[in-house]
Amino acid sequence: MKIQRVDQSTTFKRTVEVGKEKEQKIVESIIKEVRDNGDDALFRYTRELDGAELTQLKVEPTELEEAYQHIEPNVIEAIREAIHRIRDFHQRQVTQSWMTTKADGVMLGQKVTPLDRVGVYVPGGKAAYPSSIMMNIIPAQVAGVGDIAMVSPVQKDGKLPAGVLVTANELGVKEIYKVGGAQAVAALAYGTETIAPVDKITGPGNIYVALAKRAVYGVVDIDMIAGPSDITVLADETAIPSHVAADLLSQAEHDELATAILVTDSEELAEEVSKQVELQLSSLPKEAIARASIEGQGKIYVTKDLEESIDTVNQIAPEHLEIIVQNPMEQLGKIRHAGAIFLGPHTTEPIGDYFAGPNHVLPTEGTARFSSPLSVDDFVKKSSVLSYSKEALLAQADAITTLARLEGLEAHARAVEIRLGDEEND
Ligand code: HSO
Ligand code: ZN
Repeated sequence: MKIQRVDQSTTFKRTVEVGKEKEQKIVESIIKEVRDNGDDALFRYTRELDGAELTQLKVEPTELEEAYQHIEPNVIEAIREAIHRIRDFHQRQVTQSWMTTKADGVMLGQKVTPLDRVGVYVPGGKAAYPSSIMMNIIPAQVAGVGDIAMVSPVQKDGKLPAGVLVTANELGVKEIYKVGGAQAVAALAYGTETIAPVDKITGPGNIYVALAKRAVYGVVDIDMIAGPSDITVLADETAIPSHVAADLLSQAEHDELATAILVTDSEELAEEVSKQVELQLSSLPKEAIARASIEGQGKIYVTKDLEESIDTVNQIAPEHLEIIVQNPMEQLGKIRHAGAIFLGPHTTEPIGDYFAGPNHVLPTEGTARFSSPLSVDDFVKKSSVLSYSKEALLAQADAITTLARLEGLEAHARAVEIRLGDEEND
């Protein structure tokens, strides 16, 4: 791995994915086709792009039953345990509606309402991660979303992967559609004969899915446009090099464009981790991907002390941050920007990907500066609630009408004043 000393002039590149023109055009035409031709367009794109001839988009209960025959009981058990833990964590995120009453008869508050209907995109191929299905569906369910529709590109054999179906079924998802790509996003946003339109679309996908989500934003809400995964390990001389290397590789294997970074004030650790990464790379089944990531974006930053390490981490604003130093808890307060923070030598990142409970859909590419992990909050919206007594209106009428007239809005002022007199004469 490249080792680089940090100094005043070190800059930390943020690469936010931008739409490519060619793909943009394709996505626009797919969206238009789906709006104009509904299900027919979905069947056609599924035939042309996924190579599957379907007669029905919705997954049947018999398909779910069949999927269970391909999944070992210990896998089902692990899925159930993960679901339980993730649900338990997200239940703590629930925010309640509130109302405050003031002495003069003013009541003000905030009403929290779950979204009516949400669509979750599950990518196909190698990225059809059961864990990501849990991470998208569970917060929606905990929020109280009424309808959840899941979409995923079909395999050539006309089926969805057994792991995807079993996970969705374990979560209690009732609507699963065999459609992917920009066409699935368009169907969720605008609706077709089979797929009723949703209010929000979440879940990761390839460039076509990302561009389609961006295109329908405004018609529906979207979660985020996630970039490739990244991890930063903040370590001192107490860290075990082979462990640090293993953690860096755990995210490097996701994607050639994934980023794995070590920030340390120990030159010795830097050298050792670099060696360990090389050693461990050669035995990984996904060596080619992980190597491309390490050689492309991988970096070891050597700092003069812990303080400079923390400053560096805050500039990177990593998606995942591991803190493997003497007293990790003591450093927590100084971390300003990170999607998820893993404290101490035993808290390896994959714990968070699968099992601990917090969401693994996190802000990538430095966006932890201004955004948060996917949560229950993403599946509710809030309404303000206001209630005034006549006394309260009387007391505040002057100020309100003054502000209305300042803006030249006489009808606003009169709507207040018409209520001030004796009601019977109004
Ligand atoms: N680390 C990925 C999520 C994931 N890992 C899914 C394994 N499966 C982004 O946070
Ligand atoms: Zn991962």
